[in-house]
Amino acid sequence: MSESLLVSQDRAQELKEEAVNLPSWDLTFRQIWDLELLLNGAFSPLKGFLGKADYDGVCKDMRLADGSLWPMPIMLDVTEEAAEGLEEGGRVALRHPEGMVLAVLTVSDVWKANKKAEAKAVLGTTSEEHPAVFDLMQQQNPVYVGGTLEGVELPPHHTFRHLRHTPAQLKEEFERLGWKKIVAFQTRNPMHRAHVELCRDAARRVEGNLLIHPVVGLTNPGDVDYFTRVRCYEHVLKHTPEHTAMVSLLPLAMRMGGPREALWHSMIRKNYGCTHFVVGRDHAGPRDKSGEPFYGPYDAQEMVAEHSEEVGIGLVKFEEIVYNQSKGEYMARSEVAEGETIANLSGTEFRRRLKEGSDIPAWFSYPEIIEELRNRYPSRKRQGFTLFLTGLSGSGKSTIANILMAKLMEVGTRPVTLLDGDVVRKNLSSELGFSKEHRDLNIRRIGFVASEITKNRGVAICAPIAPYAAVRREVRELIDPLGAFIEVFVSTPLEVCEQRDRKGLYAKARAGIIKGFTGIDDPYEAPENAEIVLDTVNLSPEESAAEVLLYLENEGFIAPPAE
Ligand code: PPS
Repeated sequence: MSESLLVSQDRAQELKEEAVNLPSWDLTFRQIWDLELLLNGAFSPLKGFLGKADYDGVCKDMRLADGSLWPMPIMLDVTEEAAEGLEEGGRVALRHPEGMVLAVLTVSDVWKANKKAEAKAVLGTTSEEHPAVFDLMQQQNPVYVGGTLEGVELPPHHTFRHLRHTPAQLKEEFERLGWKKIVAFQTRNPMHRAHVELCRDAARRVEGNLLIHPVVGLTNPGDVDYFTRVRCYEHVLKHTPEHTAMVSLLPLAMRMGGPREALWHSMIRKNYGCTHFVVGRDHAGPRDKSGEPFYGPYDAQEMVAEHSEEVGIGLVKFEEIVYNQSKGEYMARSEVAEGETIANLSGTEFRRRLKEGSDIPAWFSYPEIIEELRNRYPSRKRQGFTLFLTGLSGSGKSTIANILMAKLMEVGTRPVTLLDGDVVRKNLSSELGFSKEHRDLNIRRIGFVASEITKNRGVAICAPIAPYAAVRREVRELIDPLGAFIEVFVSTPLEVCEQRDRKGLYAKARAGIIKGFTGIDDPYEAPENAEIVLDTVNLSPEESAAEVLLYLENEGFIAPPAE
């Protein structure tokens, strides 16, 4: 039974009044998604954010302290300042960033997270190439607060409201439609023909109806935005027999945790009233930089199979589905006979073709879906992009950035904005200093402005020192889905920067007049996978700018003068 944690209207009113005198916590985006699914019963049997004993049990063997199964730790992470003074029995108002109280938490435990141990136990790795490990280590707050929740209201949604349901509403809908067996299909990607074939087959196997249940909360960095995806799912419905399938959106913050994630997904679907759940190859499995998966291809299926009876949901297994060109149909890879040819279009190749505006074969997808994606991902010539120059003070970033700005204005196909380190610090970040915290905040601000410019198909040229790799990655992940993020490492050795010392700052730093100066007594983490590395010792600023322009031309962002 999924149970809503929302209280009666009278109680909600009382809580709102009480909240005026309670300490408040402004929820992060991920926490809002977690809270919504806690409050609407999708995370049942949880009654709130996990306390310490439940957390330990979940990390260790996927069991709450009372023995019930739960694979994914869901905690409220807060800053040390916010945790100060919080203790058992205390109450905290949890607020939406717009200010409304969404819930009141009665605290059971407050403890300092051991994030490394948690990552290892839950995600099976401590590598920050795993998106959830990165989020845990770099973006989440250091202290966990557990406790029970009284829900005041669900977070508001303004998009695709006709496709949103709480578990109770979805169950009612199934009842109204007379659906008894429902197989849920989880997805974070646009659906193409292979996915549709798989869904049809799944519904046939269980002799039931299909729920396309896409995640519209947090998915893997770089995924197609959900607005575009939802339009694709609506097209897909037209390719399923009428009245046999529906779409409902799931506001889940995924952790990309492979086997544990799959089990978690199956429990959530059970709470939404589904009787069966599809698990294919490498369910919710991210890959590292070199493309290696973090989990075995069928680990997730095994995990769900092992617990499906206890969860009370049937598992519908699928192996990899491929297009058999000889037969002109989709089938499991293992069913392809010897001598028959398989046609394959990887995700990477598909994106490349979209970007270059080249042909996408009809066997791969439906024309309406290809059109949606072409609109969303215009060819590079029409995309916005961010040139993110990073390097030591005095490395030549500003000079190169200024030349680039002039050249791109000459090209004239997009508006160009320069966000130079010094200039940003005079306006956007005028109150910030040079602590790690302030530097990260400075880069996040620059990243935010650049992301808006990129989204609106302009060019943002950023030229801060940006000494920390983690926040550079954060900015990349923010911008990449909106256009392109091109990191340019202005690789000038410290000795050369120090020798130039145009502003006299190195001399001051050596004399101890300026403290925490990058390269002297503060770190600079050189980029490891920048798109462009400029060796400014052997290149003049004009030559460096020319290298960048050449890259832009080769990658199709700017057309050669003749075109
Ligand atoms: S950061 O780390 O990215 O936020 O730095 P940024 O905003 O680019 O600012 C760098 C400019 O500030 C001057 N400056 C310092 N740099 C590094 N460390 C310390 N402690 C410091 N104090 C002042 C310096 O002139 C930098 O400008 P550039 O153009 O890089 O030389």
